[in-house]
Amino acid sequence: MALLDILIHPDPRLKKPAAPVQGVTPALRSLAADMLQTMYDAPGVGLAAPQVGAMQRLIVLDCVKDKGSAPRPIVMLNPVVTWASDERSVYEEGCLSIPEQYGEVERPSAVEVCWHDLEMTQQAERFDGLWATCVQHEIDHLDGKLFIDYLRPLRRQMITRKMVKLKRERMRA
Ligand code: K1U
Ligand code: ZN
Repeated sequence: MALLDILIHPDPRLKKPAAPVQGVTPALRSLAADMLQTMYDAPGVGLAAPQVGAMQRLIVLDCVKDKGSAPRPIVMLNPVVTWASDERSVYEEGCLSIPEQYGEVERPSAVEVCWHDLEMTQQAERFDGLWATCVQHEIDHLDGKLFIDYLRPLRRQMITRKMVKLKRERMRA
C-alpha cells in the first residue's frame, strides 16, 4: 500500500466531473486501498478519487471518530443519492484539498445512497449525522464541486487566495 499525494485547490482536476467505474480491476482495488490508507494518515473521514488525481467515481469513507470503536471503512463505486430528507442540518466542513479552512454548509440531514462495492454487489444504506454530511461532500467531489462553492463569493475568493499562496510556498520548500 502507498500514501498518495492529495491535490490542493485550485486544481482543474478538482473542478471536473469524474467518469463512472466500469469494472473492478486489480489496479482499482489497489487505488481503493491506497486511498483508505491516505485518508487515515491525513487524518480525514473521507476521500474522493479526483482528490488524488484519479478521475473515477470512487470514494472511501470512515466516520467512526471514537477511538474505542471499531473502524468502518467503506469503499463506494458509482455512489448515487437516491433519497434526501427535507430536514437540513449545518456542519462546519473541512476538506483535505483545502487544508485548515472551514465553512458552514447546509445539507439534507439524512440521505439514502446506492453504490457498488468492490465485488460489484449493489449496496444501499441510509446515513445521518457526520456520515450523511461526509458522503454528500465526497459525492460532490465526483461532480467537481467543493464545499467552498456553497460559501459566499467573498469568503470563497479569500480561501482560494490562501490556497494559491500555500501552494506557492510548498513549491519553494
Ligand atoms: O473530502 C475530504 O476532503 C475529506 C474531508 C471530509 C469531510 C469532513 C467534514 C465534513 C465533511 C466532509 C475530511 O475528512 S476533512 C478532516 C476532518 O474533518 C476530520 C479529520 C479527523 C477526524 C475527524 C474529522
Ligand atoms: Zn473534500
